[in-house]
Amino acid sequence: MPTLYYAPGTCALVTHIALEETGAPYETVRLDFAKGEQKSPEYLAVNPHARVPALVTEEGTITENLAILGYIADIHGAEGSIPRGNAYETARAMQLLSWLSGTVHGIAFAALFRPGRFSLDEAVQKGITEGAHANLTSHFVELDDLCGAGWLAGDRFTAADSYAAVFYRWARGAKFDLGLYPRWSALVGRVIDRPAVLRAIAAEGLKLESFA
Ligand SMILES: N[C@@H](CCC(=O)N[C@@H](CS)C(=O)NCC(=O)O)C(=O)O
Repeated sequence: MPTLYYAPGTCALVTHIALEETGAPYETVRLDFAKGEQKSPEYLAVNPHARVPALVTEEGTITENLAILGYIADIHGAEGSIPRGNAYETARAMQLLSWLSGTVHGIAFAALFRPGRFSLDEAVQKGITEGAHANLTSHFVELDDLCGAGWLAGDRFTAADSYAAVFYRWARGAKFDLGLYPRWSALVGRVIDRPAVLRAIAAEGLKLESFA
């Protein structure tokens, strides 16, 4: 049975939701970032990058959200991961996921939450945080524009929608004015209406109100 390593409310929730959507059994190991457990020797043996998620399978360990989501899609083809069966649909979903994971998360949110990764100079870090606010605001406008009445990547619920929900919660925590993004808000409402999503949120001990 695969084992998901996660920390509550992180980008690993995207993978957690995808696993829960499959209906197949899996185990979880929760890491406490406040205690630095992602840097423990035990976890570094799982993922030397000290990041979640990681999925330990019978064949070996997979790290990086997009790789794990592709693995789940290939094995289960379930909603909540990446569409399979139509090359164009897969590419469009990957286009969105690469932007969400690489640009919005890896650059903009990282600059907001972890400016020390970009400069060791504290005065410079302040400027990086301010720049991150402006950068994220432009990404949020784009994300809101991408949201229609259904799902982000076509007519199926995919990991892109889960990313949108995770980022919404982070943006809320960082005090962005989410009233400016009604379509994004409505999408998140649809995401947290799904039974599998609710189970993953409950399993991580997160409050549903933190997504509203
Ligand atoms: N590129 C990685 C990024 C993973 C990542 O940054 N995860 C964050 C949580 S959202 C983490 O583990 N951070 C640990 C830390 O900041 O110490 C992926 O997509 O899986």
